[in-house]
Amino acid sequence: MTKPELIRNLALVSHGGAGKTTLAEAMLYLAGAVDRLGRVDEGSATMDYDPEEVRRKVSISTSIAPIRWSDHKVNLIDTPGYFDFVGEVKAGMRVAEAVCVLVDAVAGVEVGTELVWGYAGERDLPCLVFVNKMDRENASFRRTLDGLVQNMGRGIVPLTIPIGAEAGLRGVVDLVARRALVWDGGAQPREAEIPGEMGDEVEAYRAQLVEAAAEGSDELLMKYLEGEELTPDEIWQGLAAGVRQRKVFPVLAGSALRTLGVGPLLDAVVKLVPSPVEAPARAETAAGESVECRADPDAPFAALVFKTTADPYVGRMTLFRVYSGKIHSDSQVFNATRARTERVGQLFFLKGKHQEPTEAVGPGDIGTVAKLQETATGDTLCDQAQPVRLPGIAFPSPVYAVAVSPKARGDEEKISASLARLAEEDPTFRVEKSTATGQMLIYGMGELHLDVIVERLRRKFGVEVNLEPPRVPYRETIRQAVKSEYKHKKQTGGRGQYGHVFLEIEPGDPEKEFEFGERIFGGAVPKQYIPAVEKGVREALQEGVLAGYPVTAVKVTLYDGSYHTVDSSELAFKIAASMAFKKGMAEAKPVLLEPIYRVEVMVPEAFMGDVMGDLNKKRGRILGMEPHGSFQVIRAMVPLAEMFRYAIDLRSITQGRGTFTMEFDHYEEVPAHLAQEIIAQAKAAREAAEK
Ligand SMILES: Nc1nc2c(ncn2[C@@H]2O[C@H](COP(=O)(O)OP(=O)(O)O)[C@@H](O)[C@H]2O)c(=O)[nH]1
Ligand SMILES: [Mg+2]
Repeated sequence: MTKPELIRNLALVSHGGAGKTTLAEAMLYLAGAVDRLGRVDEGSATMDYDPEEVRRKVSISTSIAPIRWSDHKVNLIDTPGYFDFVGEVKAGMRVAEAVCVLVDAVAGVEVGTELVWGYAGERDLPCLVFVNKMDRENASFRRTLDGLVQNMGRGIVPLTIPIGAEAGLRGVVDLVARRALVWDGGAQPREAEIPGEMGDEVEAYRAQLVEAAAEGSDELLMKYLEGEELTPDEIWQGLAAGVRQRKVFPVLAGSALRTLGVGPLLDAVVKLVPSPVEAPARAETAAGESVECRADPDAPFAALVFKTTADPYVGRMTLFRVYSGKIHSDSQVFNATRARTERVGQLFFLKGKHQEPTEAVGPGDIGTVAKLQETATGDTLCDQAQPVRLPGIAFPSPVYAVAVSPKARGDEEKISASLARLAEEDPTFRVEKSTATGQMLIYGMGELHLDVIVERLRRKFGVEVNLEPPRVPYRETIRQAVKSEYKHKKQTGGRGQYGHVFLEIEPGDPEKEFEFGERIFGGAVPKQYIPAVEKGVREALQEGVLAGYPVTAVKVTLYDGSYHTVDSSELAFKIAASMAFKKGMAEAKPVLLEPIYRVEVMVPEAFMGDVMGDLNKKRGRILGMEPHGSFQVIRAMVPLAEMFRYAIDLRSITQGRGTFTMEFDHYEEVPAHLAQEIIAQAKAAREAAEK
């Protein structure tokens, strides 16, 4: 077990493609954790091991790997950059004490950079910044730094600056030690003289850095203000304090692809990122009391499950972060979230996909266990004698849906079982069988996300599906009261059929699907047949006369009829009632209804006009708006029919900065011109099916 003081849990975050996985590979190689430098582009990365990641050359899920660096254990948490996998980013950040934000030195600050910066702010996490790809054409440290200062504000200070750039990138200057490090091709640098022409620049940046460090503590500030020189140790100490308070965000430069500048970054991680001991978690006891979970091996065990993977061959893998106490292989643990005891088999440390067995996982560390029965992502595992619950992970809810149908007949059950398994490992993915349309719907964060899910379904579970747009669960109702009569009479060889009803059909309570009543005098319809009449109407309600959608909000009263002593039967009355309803509904001004959703959109002020314009185009009714920090929240009622692709539309309007939620509110009449189209389509579909 590693002493918790010596552990650093660092999440690598950025806009997609800034080089997180490449940086993780460089760190693994440099620390001697792998013999060969893994490459994303060659599909040989330790951290991008999932077949989908290898094929697409982007990270889809969060990977973990520990490295040893100057007697410390650094758990690298490599997260995906694409918005579709934001759930993985949130999970990775939930268990880290700090993040390293990568910025592409060519592209500068991007939308994704701002998003992850915001998430780090929400969680109050210290941040280091790595300006990556300094070797690329058009890379500029200066420009990128200016962009960072402009967007992230105060506290952005360089800790290393590059020597040269683009093809001429040679190394970095370590501003604290005032030394140059030059890479001549290998992973290890050699120390060199600071190039003469960089002297002024180095002193200017160093002065800024020392000032930031001095602000870390009163003692240092005094010394600094009195004009005394701070020692390198004091500078680190001051910076560490500033980083923890999120007053200082040190910036380092380099090229992950060339392992250039990566060693100084790891040195900074070890020196500046708080250890689990310094960042104790809070948990809640069964009695609702808040307690501190100290990273102490002798404290009661408490760990958070932050990721679960499902695989039909390997089974379920549970990744957890220990906050206090320790856990041993071949033991038992209590899941406080589910109030269940779980048997724990062999414990592992993960390095990408490789599992390294361990006897125990101690406080502050990240471990894995296979085949837990009931434990899911977000659960707390703990000591049964002292159960506590750690705060879960705030996953965004899935907002984009498509319908799936089996490619091969008879695969339905396997598909729904496999999708349920996939939903277990991904809290931002949901499956639902729509009772209204009968479709199997899958919900995710975007097209890429669902694409990956469908691919996993094929590869892991061997089933293939077709994707279709979700159908809108339209309904039908009537606007006018009518009376309708129907006599069902059949005289065949033996016993005939006879049922005869008069129905009053009228618009009913909009909140209720159906109300049934009767006003029969003198036994015109005998009592025993009345339930059959109600049943007949109910059956007719399932398929309205307009387009075959369920009928809602109608009231039907049976007020007269006749019967035949021999030929009448329940069946005959059921048929008569059903026919009477259909006939009557056609004359009662039937209309089509559509579901209207209450939608809340949160966007930066600047996009408000565009978002409202788009909602108007989607037949939305704006209810109001209010400020929420630097964002605006727009509330609107929008027909579901217009909302299926909203996740994608909103992302493109706001460049990924907008988010939204929606929930069903009520049904409303479909505007006439659209209703005609829907009715015509339904008719065409019916005719096609009959052929
Ligand atoms: N030239 C150059 N390319 C890099 C560097 N770091 C990463 N890349 C490339 O950028 C692309 C995206 O890198 P990757 O590590 O997958 O980014 P991630 O999405 O942040 O994990 C890949 O083609 C990498 O080879 C770098 O320092 N220099
Ligand atoms: Mg990656």
